[in-house]
Amino acid sequence: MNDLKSSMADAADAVERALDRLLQLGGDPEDRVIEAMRYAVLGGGKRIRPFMVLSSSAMFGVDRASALRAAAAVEMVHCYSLVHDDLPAMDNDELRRGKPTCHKKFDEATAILAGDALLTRAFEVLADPETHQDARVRADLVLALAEACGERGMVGGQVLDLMAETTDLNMPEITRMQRMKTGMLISVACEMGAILGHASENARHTLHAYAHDLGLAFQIADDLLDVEGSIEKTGKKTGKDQAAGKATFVSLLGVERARGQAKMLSDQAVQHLEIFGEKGDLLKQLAHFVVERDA
Ligand code: GRG
Repeated sequence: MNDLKSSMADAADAVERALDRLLQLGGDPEDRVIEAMRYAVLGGGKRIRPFMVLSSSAMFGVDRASALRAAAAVEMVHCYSLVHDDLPAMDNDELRRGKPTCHKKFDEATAILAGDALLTRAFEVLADPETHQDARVRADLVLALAEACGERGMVGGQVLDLMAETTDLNMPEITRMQRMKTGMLISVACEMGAILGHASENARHTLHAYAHDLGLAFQIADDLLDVEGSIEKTGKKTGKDQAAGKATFVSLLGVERARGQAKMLSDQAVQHLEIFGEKGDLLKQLAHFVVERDA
C-alpha cells in the first residue's frame, strides 16, 4: 500500500496545483464567485476521482499535462456536486472536508453560482485544445462527462436520493440510485485515461466494468462510514442516513453483510484489471483502499 499512498499524495498535490492554476482570481468585482469556487475545490478531499484519471492515463502513456487537466475537470464536477448537495434545499450540511460548507462560508446564492460555474468550467477545460490536440478526443471526453452528470447520471441519482427520504427503496432501487449518483462519475474518471490515450474499445469497457464494481463498493463503504465513522476523520457529519430514515445498503443488509458485499465487489473490480498486467497495479490497490478507508 506504500506505493498507493505516495502515488495518491503525488496525484493530490499535482491536481491541487492544476486547480489553483485554472481558477485564478482576475481582480474583477466578480472575484467573489471565484473565491467560492477555490474554497470548494482547494485544500481538501481524498482526490480519488482525479487519481483514477491520472492512473488510467498512465496505463496508456497519456501526457501528464493532459491527464491533469482532465483530472481537474472531474474534480470540479465532484466539488460542484458536494457544494449543491450541502445546500439547505438538499442535505443542509454545515461541515464538509472538515470546514464550513460553501454556503455557510459565503452565502447560499454564491454557493449555487460557484457550483454552476465549476460545472461549466469543467467542460470548458475539457473542450480546450490544451487538454488534447485531437478534437475527437476532446468531444469524447465532453460527451462522457455530460452523460455521467445529467438527469440520466448524477443529477438523476440525486433526484432518486431525495425521493428516498419519503419512499422505502429496495435493494435494486438503491443500487440503481447509487450507480447514477456516485457510480457514473467514478466510471468516467476511470475511462478518461482510455479516451485520452486512444485505447481500444475493449480496454475502455474493461475500465468501465472495474469502475462499475468499484463505485458500488465505494458507496457501501460510504454508507458504513455514515454508521461507524467519526466526524473527526471524515470531516463531515455522520449518522445522517439513519436520522433521515433513509434506506441504505447498510440498513438493508446489516453492517457485516454490507462489509462482505463491499469486499466482494472490490475483489471483483480487481479481477477485471487482470488483462492489463502490472499496468493495472495502482487501480487494483485503489480498489482495496476504497473499502478499507476510514475517511
Ligand atoms: C442541484 C443541479 C443540481 C445537481 C445536484 C448534488 C448533486 C447534483 C448530486 C449529488 C452527488 C453527491 C454529493 C453524491 C455523494 C457522493 C459522495 C459519496 C461524495 C463523497 O465523496 P468522497 O468521499 O469525498 O470522494 P472527498 O471529500 O474525499 O472528495
